Amino acid sequence: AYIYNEVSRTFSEYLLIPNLTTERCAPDRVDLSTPLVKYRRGEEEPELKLNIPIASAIMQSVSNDTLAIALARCGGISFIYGSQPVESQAEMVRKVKKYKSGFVVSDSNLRVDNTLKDVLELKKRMGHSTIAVTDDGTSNGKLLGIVTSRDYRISRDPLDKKVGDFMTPFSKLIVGRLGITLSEANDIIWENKLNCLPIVDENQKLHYFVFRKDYDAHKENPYELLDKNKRLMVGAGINTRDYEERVPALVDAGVDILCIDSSDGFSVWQKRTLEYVKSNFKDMKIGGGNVVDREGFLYLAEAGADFVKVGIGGGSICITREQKGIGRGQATAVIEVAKARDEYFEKTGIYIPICSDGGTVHDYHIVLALAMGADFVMMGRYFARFDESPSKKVKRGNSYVKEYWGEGSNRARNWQRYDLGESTNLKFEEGVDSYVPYAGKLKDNLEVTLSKIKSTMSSCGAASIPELQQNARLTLVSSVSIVEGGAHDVILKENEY
Ligand code: MZP
Repeated sequence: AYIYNEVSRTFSEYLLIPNLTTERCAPDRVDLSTPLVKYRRGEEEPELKLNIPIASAIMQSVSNDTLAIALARCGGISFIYGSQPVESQAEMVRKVKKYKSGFVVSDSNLRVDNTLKDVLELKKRMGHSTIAVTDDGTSNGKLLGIVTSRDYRISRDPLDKKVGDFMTPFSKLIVGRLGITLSEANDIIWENKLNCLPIVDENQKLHYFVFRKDYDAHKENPYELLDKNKRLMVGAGINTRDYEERVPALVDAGVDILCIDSSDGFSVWQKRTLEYVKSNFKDMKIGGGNVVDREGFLYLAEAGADFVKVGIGGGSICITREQKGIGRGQATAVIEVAKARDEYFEKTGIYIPICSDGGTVHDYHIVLALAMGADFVMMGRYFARFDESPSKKVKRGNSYVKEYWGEGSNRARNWQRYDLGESTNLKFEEGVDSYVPYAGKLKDNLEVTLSKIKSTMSSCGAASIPELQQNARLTLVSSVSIVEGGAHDVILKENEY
């Protein structure tokens, strides 16, 4: 046997050391966008990317269509669980894809298919209505422009010179800052009492008018600039058994990306599944996993994976390490796989994003994972707590909780996830059935998480995820210094009663 000399470590054993913070990386300037699929050196952008480095887990108790819509609107992605009949999974994908993104509205529930009348109604109610147009319709997308209903005349020709003039005062403020997020834009709008133009079509449907830094109202047709009836992005989990039936149905439903869901992805069945998808659906993106080392990563990279998921046994509901004795501390796994990914990039010119999956307990763990080289993280427990997750909310004692069960539990009966070639049922459990504290709406919680991430990255002197990966400094901590990190040697008031 080969014995690793190094202890395998997990996130809570590390802390970040601050680097110099400047205006350039102030929290409101931190860019959280990240690649979702592989790309070649020299290519400007991967075909799919995320605006926030967060995905929801491929689990019955986490990722259904409702949660997928809520998360995609915030710039992340859900992978709809595959441990259900093909048709119901495809139907969930279809429901997400029906949802147009187009633009995001501040302080209201306007959607892309609202009419001008709706906008005016809202304006009446709110006194002022503004709509920020982002490149993917999510609140963390890059700002493309702002629209409001005030002052706009349908009869006005948007190419009219006057409109160009009208744009000038605010375009300097907003359009010149392409790349700021919706909430930053909203602050500017409110502070400066800005006003912009909506564009409606002949059916009085609200279109959106994209003001870009490089937009020239006299040359370009604004309609050609629109972000193209965009729809929310959604992924789906598949297994290595019924893919010949499941994948065509998901593709037909409009899925953007697939992920093979398995507790151990270093297997010939993953290779076959990847090869099937790549040869039958040339343009379909697909991730593989989970692996915890260099060899596992390289195997899936060579087999054609568009991203690779990392982590065995670290999930909050997971008992794989106890049951089978396999796994690796999540931090060590991410660090080793990220190193293999970087070497692979150096050698082949192909960058394959990696996803740290499972074991994210505190928000700062997300930053640690990114600093260690992950491109995004996948979380189950985190999302199970929200209104949008599929599980039941129940009252226990004086507080509310939500149910959260593992895919390897008897309840989920997802034997395909644990299949090593010969199972047709679950021989032993690798997951538990549990509760997590109920936490309210996804958007509210995610906003807090994202602001913590940005604040930590700012302290680390990083204005983007690649910069964090490049420049972060991490230190191991002793168990004594972990105690020092919490409130200590004081009497907490909440314990008094
Ligand atoms: P967590 O965010 O709850 O810590 O972990 C979620 C991850 O645990 C999932 O994305 C998946 O990889 C893994 N998982 C899901 N079910 C089980 C199980 O029953 C499991 N063992 O380990």
